[in-house]
Amino acid sequence: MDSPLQQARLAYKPQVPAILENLSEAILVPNAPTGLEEAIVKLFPKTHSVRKLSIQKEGTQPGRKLTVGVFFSGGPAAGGHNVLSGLFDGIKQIHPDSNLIGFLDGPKGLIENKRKILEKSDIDAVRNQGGFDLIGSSRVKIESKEQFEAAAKTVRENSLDALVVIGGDDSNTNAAFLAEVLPISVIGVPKTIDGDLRSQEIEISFGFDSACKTYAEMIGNIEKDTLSTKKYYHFIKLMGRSASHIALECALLTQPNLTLIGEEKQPLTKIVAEIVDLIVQRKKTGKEYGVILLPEGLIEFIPEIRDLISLLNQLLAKEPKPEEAISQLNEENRTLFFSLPEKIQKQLLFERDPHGNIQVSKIETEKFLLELVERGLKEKNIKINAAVHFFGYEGRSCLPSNFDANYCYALGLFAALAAREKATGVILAIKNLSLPPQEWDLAAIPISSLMHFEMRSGKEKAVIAKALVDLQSPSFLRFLRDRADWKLEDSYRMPGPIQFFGALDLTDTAPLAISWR
Ligand code: FBP
Repeated sequence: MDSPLQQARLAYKPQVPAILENLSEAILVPNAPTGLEEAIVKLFPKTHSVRKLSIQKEGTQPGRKLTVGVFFSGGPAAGGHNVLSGLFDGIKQIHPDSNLIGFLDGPKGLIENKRKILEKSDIDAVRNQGGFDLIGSSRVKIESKEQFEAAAKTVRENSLDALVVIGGDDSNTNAAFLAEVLPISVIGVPKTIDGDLRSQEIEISFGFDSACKTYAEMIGNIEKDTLSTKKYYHFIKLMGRSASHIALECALLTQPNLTLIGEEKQPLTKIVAEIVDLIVQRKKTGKEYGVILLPEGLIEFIPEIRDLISLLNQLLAKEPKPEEAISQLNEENRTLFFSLPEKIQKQLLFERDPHGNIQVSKIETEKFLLELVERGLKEKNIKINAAVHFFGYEGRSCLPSNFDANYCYALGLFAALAAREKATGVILAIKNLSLPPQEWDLAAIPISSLMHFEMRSGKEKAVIAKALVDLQSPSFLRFLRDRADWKLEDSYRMPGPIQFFGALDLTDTAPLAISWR
């Protein structure tokens, strides 16, 4: 039986942008074409000419019965079930006989035609609830000719009009390739707690807000704890595979003593020296405690380790035996590799994910850093009591914040409209998200316009470029302005748990990442 809060959340009515209130009065219109790199055009012979689509009001459009397939891809992010409920309500609004088919356990469900027809009762049970558990998810990549053929077969067997892919950068890259081969509309929805699926048009991916608010609650509690007992240094690693958006957002929400931002690309020696110096300076003022945040992707930004990882990625793609791969490293990299703690050496060799990414959540950077800091402190005859934490999975499937509940429901409704309008090869973008939902602005963006070439599993591949923390962005500049003060002062902030009821400035805040201009 659901908890009282889960039950109360079932009844929450998401707020929607004015233009989506009545889908029969909205249409999508193409904008001027955007130039694409020649190499990208070649990869998308069918869909390269897809244009950005803007939404506008236009008379009353006839409804038609739609059969829409949907799947989640990659890690969970709070709000996913609201994309499903918005999509379900949207297609039913367009035509009451429309059907929503959920493919089970991610892309795998599409390939194997494992599916569930989603009824009203299924959807009503997950409104405003966390997780992806109604239909599940996975990181399977649709890559081979056979897999694309199997996907096309599933589309035919279910007589789909549209397929909605709810995923991050790699899954939406996959959606662009699916749009090339499937004779239906393929629509991407930007999901990932990491917040790195962003562009001029996509302000933030869904799930980021709820995850950051969850981590910030826990960091605030730790800050209060350490302020009370004054005996521990807490090293807290935060999820965010490549970019440091989560670490930056949590830093702004909780004001810890130090936050490392990978995108600053500091060498390892400088990072360790900064932490050692922080501890020495705080000790001088009688403070032998503190809180330090680091992003899980930090290790990939440290210039010397980045080169080593990229070489290992290439070697491991060709040579699955790790010992062989190591023996092929040049001398400089081999020396660096063996200078790392044994545990980290092993973790750097762990299997890459199906998209060729190193699995940084499995690398214990926080412990590694602590070990180096302790070594540095030993030379100064200083000892600390330290505790290490990793906050990741705790924030991916929580009850979505009102922001994510509203945002995701709007994305679902928008996906229904895009399916009726036969849009394909596009990802949905909602702008002005820091304003009330009624004022949000919507567009569908060609996925190919977000792509660039990157080395993956030892080969150059066209993928959506990950959006890293912009060191000129208003939120980073705010952090830059304040961070020196947070080092010695204890300016800790406790944002507390996500609020669902009460004043709007408690319940409906947007992420800080998009709140400053
Ligand atoms: P997505 O990009 O699929 O949303 O996943 C992001 C993430 O939560 C990262 O922050 C983390 O590194 C990774 O997933 C962990 O993946 P897994 O669930 O496979 O352990």
